[in-house]
Amino acid sequence: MERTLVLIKPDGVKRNLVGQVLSRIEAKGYSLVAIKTMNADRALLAKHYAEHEGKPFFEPLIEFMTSGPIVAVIAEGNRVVEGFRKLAGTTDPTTAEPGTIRGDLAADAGTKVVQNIVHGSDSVESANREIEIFFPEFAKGR
Ligand code: DAT
Ligand code: MG
Repeated sequence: MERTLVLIKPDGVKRNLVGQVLSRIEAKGYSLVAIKTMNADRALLAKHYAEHEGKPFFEPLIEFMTSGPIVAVIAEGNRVVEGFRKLAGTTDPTTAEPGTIRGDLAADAGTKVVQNIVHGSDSVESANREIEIFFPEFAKGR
């Protein structure tokens, strides 16, 4: 069964949206394999967001992600990687479709694209890599 890494970002935690995000995942039929609240440090996030190193939003993104606790989740289900990306909506909350997490809950973020409530792995390979970073005890082959 496929797994994905979901992060509820500091804006989602601060705004008490953890329950809403988790219930949308469950309502879609996915199961919650692991959940933890944590303060991710810079080194962990730099590894997680390695593909974005050097981009103009990299520093603001890392700064935002270290600004408060996050909730890391492993969700499982049929085609959950693609399915959760659909539930999350497009990266920019302003244009994310109503009905999506970002479209419904992050619509007031305006210019702050980094504050888009959730992260979801973009492929099965990314999911495996990211799960190993946040949940080494759940890494494949252990
Ligand atoms: P996603 O989170 O939808 O996979 P991404 O991997 O391209 O998007 O970028 C990672 C995060 O970086 C994203 O959730 C928010 C931030 N970000 C992306 N593009 C941005 C931009 N053009 N301006 C500001 N922040 C951006
Ligand atoms: Mg991404």
